[in-house]
Amino acid sequence: MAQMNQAGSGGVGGARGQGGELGGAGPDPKQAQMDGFTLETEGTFLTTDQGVRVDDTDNSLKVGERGPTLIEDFHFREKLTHFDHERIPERVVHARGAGAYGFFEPYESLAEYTSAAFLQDPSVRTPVFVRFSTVAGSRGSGDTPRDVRGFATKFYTSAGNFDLVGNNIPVFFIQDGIKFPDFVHAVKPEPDREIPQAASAHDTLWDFVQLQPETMHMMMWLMSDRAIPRSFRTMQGFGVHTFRFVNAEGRGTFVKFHWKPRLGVHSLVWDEAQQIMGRDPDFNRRDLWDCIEAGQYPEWELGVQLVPESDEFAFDFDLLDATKIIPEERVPVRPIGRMVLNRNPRNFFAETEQVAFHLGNVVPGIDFTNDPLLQARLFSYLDTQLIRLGGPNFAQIPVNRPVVPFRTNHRDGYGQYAVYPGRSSYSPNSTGGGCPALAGAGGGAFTHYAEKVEGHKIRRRSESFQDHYSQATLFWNSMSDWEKRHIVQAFRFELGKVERIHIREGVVEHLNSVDHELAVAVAQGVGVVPPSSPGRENVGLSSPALSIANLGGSPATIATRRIAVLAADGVDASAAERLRQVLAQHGAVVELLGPRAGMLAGEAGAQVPVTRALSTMASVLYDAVVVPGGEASCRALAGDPLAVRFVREAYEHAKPLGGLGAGVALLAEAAPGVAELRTADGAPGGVVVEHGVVTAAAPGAPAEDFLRLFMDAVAAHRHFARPGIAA
Ligand code: HDD
Repeated sequence: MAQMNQAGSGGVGGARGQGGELGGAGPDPKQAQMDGFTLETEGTFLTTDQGVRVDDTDNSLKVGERGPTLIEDFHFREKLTHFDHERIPERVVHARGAGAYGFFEPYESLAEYTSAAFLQDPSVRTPVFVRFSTVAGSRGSGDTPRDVRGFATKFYTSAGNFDLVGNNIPVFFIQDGIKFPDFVHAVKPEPDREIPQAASAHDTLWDFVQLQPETMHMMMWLMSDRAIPRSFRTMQGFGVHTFRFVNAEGRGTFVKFHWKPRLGVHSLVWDEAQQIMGRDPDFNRRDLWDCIEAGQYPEWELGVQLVPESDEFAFDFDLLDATKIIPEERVPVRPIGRMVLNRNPRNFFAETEQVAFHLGNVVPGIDFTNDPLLQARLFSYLDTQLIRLGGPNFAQIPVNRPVVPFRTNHRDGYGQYAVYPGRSSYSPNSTGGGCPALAGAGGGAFTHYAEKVEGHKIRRRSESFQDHYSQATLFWNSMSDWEKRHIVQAFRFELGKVERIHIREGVVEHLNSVDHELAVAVAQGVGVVPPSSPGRENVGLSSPALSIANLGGSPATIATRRIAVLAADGVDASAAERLRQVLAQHGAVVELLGPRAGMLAGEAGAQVPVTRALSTMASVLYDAVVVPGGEASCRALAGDPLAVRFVREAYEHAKPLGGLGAGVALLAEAAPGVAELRTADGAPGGVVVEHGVVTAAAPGAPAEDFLRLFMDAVAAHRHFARPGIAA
């Protein structure tokens, strides 16, 4: 039977030396440590918490068959008591999340800029745990609201834990952390009725926005497609603040952190996101889990923007202002390493729920700046864990433990696991031989960057923080046409839900200082008189790196895309099989949807296995749809309202569509735009590709041409220039 080994490798008594090397090709030290805490139940007996074997867990101990129940039934009391106490407070923000383990490895040594141990040697892999999250919704809310996504990474480095607690948007709503409770109260459900859940489209959020113009840059990002990512695997991550690298000589360099997904940045469309909340509220969580289980490991490249301290004032914004980016054209992002997530947690609560991130978890070589948002966070993260995890010993919870030994003079408190022998728990001491001893910088100790600061104690915002519009305009100018269209639609949706007209007017007024055309377009949709002239001049600056249209991923790939093959009895079985084979070979997840689960009878009597019944799925759960030929199959699909809706919605959501033989007519019937496209091309019979609709009317298996063009269309993700669609 499995035994619990509480020490584990690298646990409280771990054998690994401080500063010792991790990973490389060897076993993952975090995994080894977690193994030591893992309790397998296979082949074991049910016991009480005290290890006493239990004979009956279905009937409480009673006086006679009809009771009453006896208080001496210790198993009954233990079972109910534990159950009664199973819940802990959810995170006050970022309550809903999903996590995974993996590793980080640098491309080269960054010793010139930082002494951080995990950024020195490309042969050293550092274990990581990443938790992705939505911000506003509660723990049981859906995965696809319009919201910021959290992207928090714990690096278990050889010099202790480093937490990079970022988001998928590089700026924030407010400049000073003292405003965080106000902002969160405004965006969360309204306090009297607790409505709406996980949604920003309500009066209090937008009231805050119109009264707090520093939110404008962030609101532009929040109304863009960044706020409805297709997958955690297809979103960027950002450290947001300006941090500081410090090298071995003590020289500081400002640094901003960027995660870039290997698969490119891809998003949903809003109608789809709303439907997914009902069809599969676990859409993003499931996607992360399934891809890791399938061995299609999510991967990001870590990049940094480095700014010498001498350039602190070289920008027309303040590096300490978290509502600003450093445009990549001004300071390029230098790729420094990659992160791969390759292991799902074994227990959601133990790992993903109990992981405790803290911005203050830094290691030698990485330090803070005076960004007032960052400074507030340094207080909040530690503080919040005390209530959430019930006391000061949460760092001992397995997922939170460093993989290097820790020795402190902290004692006692709820949930204290460490058994420190001896009489000494203070410093300095002679009773314990002066141990645990203090290390100097030479011994690997963290020494705070000796920044010189002086000033008066005042409550005031710096003049250099006052421009709230320029970068909101920069963002707007950088968008492609379809991104702009989506932003206008998003503002119209959100403000359209706001009941108080003065709030809508207030927001439109601010938008008029971002861009006049934007403000007019929004005003026209929300019953507000459009402004007659611009609130500020838009000088037309743009930054291509901000547009999703330029971040498709390189090389473009169909790997992990979910492709639905629609079929019914009479399907051209060899065409369906060829599609499945080739698309799967290129890494796609191919599912054959039929009118019922089980087998279909193919055209020439072949049996075709159905992956799922069409009635259990919807096109919003797929990235692309393809319909193989077979007269009877396509006729049946054309007569099935679910299949017709499936195709029509995929077309309207700008997804790649493929049709072979009789499948072409089905596509045209379900989505009138398809017929329009094919006529425009005027090449019946051959492979026609227009705006991501790839068709070949000739019956039979897909030709190479068809497959290539269809895969190109899938890799391109969406085709928003398609006629007749709202998206
Ligand atoms: Fe925060 C959680 C990211 C500003 C206070 N935050 C939290 C999480 C992420 C972020 C990803 C979830 C961590 C997890 O998965 O457990 N937060 C950010 C970013 C910010 C930011 C990128 C701006 C740049 N946060 C921010 C401010 C404050 C907080 C200004 C307070 C002054 N954040 C918290 C918190 C949370 C949290 C209340 C809730 C749960 C937790 O910390 O562990 O302390």
